Amino acid sequence: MHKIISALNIKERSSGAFGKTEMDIAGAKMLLVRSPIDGKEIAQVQCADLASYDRVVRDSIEVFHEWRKVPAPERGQVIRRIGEALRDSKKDLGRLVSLEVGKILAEGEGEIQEAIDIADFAVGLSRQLYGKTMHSERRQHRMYEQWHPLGPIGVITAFNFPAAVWAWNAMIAAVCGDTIIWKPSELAPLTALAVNSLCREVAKSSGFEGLFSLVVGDGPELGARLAADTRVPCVSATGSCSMGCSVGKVVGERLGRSILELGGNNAVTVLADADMKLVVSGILFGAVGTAGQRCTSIRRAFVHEQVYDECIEKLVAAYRQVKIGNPLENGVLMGPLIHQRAVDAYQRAIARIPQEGGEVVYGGNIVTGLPSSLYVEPTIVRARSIIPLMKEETFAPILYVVPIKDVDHAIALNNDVPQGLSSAIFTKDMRAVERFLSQAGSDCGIANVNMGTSGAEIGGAFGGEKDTGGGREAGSDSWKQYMRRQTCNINFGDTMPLAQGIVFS
Ligand code: UN1
Repeated sequence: MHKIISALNIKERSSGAFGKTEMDIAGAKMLLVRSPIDGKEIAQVQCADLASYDRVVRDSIEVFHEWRKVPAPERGQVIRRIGEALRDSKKDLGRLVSLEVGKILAEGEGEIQEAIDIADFAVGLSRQLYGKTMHSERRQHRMYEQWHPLGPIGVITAFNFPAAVWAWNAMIAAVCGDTIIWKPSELAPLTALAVNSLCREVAKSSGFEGLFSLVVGDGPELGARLAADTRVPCVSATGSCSMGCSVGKVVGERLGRSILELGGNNAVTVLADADMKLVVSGILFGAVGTAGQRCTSIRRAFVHEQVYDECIEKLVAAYRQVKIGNPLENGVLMGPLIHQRAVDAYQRAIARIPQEGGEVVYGGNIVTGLPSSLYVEPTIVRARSIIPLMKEETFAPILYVVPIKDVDHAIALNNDVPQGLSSAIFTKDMRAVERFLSQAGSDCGIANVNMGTSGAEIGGAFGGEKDTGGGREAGSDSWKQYMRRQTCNINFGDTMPLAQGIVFS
């Protein structure tokens, strides 16, 4: 453990505020970081107070004023070197992710790979921040739009993707000419410290150490301050719907921009002709992977009544093979939940299942005999129809399986929840596929065919509708949110024609 920590430049007692330089916070409250794997303390971090937060923002603005003048392709070269540094440290960083949040190693490394991928994407993007040119209705006039850097971007991240989600925002914002202020989850500050330190090192060698800044807190105060801060034009926040609601409200009240990526309640639809092999492996990764703690995790399965019993049987057989334990060990597929609060939420949901008419057919228990009390069994619930629990997002590996009659029935159930992040259908019937993907189909930000709901690639825009918050991050044209658009009109003639043919003389 100590080897990983020191290899990644993390001290046993680290500062929790980095602006143009690392800050020592006098009399700081200490945040104790424990591994969910065995409950042991990994390191301590000083919590940023409001004074150090304020210095970080001032620094970030100062750096922004210089960074925005660097040509975008040159900014891209800094990000290229960050991608290389991430590649060099992928193994160590992946291990740290596992240690700090309990993901299995393959997923810990996968998360760093996601950060590398978005860095690569951002390098290409640095030469493609295109604006459109329009034909002016006025003679001897030219009209076009251009995209300028926006300012310091606040990035609030959750524990479950302690590196990748920040990278989706930060790599893109940096090539757009913005600076970044990161407020990581109090449950995963060490990955943030390590990733941030690596990025700062690269940025420093180009003269921009404060391009990436960081403030660590132990509760919601810093996030609330960031949301209310008029010096921060855009705040991107990932986490629960209730957190997003308050961030969105506060940013909205000051007419700032927010990018919200909040809870999901993702469903797969399985039609009678589905390839059961794909269904089982897709659901297994989607529902059990990351111990059900992805915003894209599969929580609901709508299975055609003809294959309902068969599907449950096969899922139970697959779940039985899942090795639960220390996520750093080979062969383990499921590690611990992040915190006792998550275990409590799992247990509360399990207790409600029979009361609401569901039946636990697999799992439902805490796993004993492991190094911490945070390990739970992945759980399958048979529900003849929708039960109220299914409308909530319990951030734990619980899967509700409901029989359906046809694709329209499934689409109606898929959409009948407050959240709208990811969805999927398993079938070979192209008519059903097209119905599911049509304007009257799934209402989610992501709709997949013959694959699960999680594990999105960075190339597409990532996010969802309704209570999921409406924001989009990562690929496609998400970059536009981190820039300000300017429409320019140039008169190169010697008369002054007005638009709409108005004569004003
Ligand atoms: C999240 O859980 O907040 O699509 C993000 C996925 C990952 C990202 C999840 N690439 O499952």
